[in-house]
Amino acid sequence: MKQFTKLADVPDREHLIERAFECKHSPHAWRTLGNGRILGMVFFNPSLRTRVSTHRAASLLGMDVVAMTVGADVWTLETRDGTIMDAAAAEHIREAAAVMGRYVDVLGIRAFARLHDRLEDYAETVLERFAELSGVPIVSLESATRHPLQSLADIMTIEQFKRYERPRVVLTWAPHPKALPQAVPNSFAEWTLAMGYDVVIAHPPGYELDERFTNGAAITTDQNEALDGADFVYAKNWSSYRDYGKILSQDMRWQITPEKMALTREGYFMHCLPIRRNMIASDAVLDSPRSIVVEQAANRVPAAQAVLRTMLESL
Ligand code: AN0
Ligand code: CP
Repeated sequence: MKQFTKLADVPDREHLIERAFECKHSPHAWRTLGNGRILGMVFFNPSLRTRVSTHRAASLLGMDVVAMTVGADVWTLETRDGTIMDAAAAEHIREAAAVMGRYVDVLGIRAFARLHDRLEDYAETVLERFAELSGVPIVSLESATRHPLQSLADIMTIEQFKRYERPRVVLTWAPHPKALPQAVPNSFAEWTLAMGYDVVIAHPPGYELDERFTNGAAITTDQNEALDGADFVYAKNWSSYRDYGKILSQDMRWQITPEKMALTREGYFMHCLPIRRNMIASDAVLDSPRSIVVEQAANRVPAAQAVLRTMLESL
């Protein structure tokens, strides 16, 4: 596997999931595979889970890791060509990415959607530039349009907890005070549909996701209807794709509460985290045994380990 930025980069999805469970059950079985190799991780945005779980995954494989926070412990980067660099950015992505490519063997990049220009975000300019300029394999740590390490961990979690062969998986929009990217719901739709699950997406009018990700899902603006018989409730806020980056609703009736969970088929509650309590979901949901968010976050380690393991083998 030469890069891991989207599902289409994965030559064999089933095999990768199988490997992720192998890593979950035998985390120490590949201790020397990455000896002498360095993983670089570049963060344009904050992170708890991705930063630490990917570091742990690399360490378990014997790799060394260097994490860089843009604008904090490495220079602020200019990503546009042809600009006169008289503002905040001290370094251009052209030099920075090329230099990183000489220091590390695999490069992880977190660069969220900026939510100003849909075409620019959906062209994945920052990720593409790093891939092209660094010359080393790229792992997405959440890009403008996708979060594949999250999705792989989400699939592991569903496979681990499912009671039916083809579970009903409901991705529901929920309220949040800030405009958030579509990356997590896009990826979640991409991976769950590929798995053949019964995927239902619920959101208020105007929150339709890019159809390239949601083709094949049942889409509704009636959350209660969607939750009826759900095995997994995956809550997430996102900003509008159509009216790009805008908050169109903060309707608290979309919050996941015990009453909403009661509509499900004893469904489990999932969220990628970080979650704002009593916005996306109430305390009672997050503190109930139906919530599997911590188990879901724990699966980020074997998910990242399986991806790095597969990449190390093709270095
Ligand atoms: C980010 C998002 O919605 O994409 C990261 C989620 C993993 N969330 C926030 O910025 C709160
Ligand atoms: N779920 C997730 O990616 O969390 P972080 O933003 O903390 O990495």
